[in-house]
Amino acid sequence: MTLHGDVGSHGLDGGTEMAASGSIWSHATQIAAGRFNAATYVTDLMVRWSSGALNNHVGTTTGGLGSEQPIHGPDKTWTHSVIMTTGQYTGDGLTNDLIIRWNDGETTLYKDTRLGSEIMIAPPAQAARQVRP
Ligand SMILES: [Ca+2]
Repeated sequence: MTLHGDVGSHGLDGGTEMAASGSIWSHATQIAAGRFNAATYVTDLMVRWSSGALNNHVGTTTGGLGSEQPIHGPDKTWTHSVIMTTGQYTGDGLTNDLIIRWNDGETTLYKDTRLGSEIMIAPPAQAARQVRP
């Protein structure tokens, strides 16, 4: 796993290796940056593992992965999450909201995440109707 800093202004830099190939990180199926617990910047790394476990690495920088904060352990339901992204969707000024698109098309917003409040954005049936051939 490689961290490329300052992407866009100068293209990709050489990157900083955050985890070696063949490490446990080959089981990280989704990652997303956010500010779930970090004091000032968007330096948290939310990770969904192949087991469905979810945890946050608080304060991740080019100096290394931040401290691990478990959100929940292995969870069969969470193995069905397909896409994970973050944003400021609730107006609190923090990049601490998590959107999950599930494999059946349901899309869910978890506001101010440590996964406290779940809001369904699109139910599975609605998502299926919007699929175009
Ligand atoms: Ca929020």
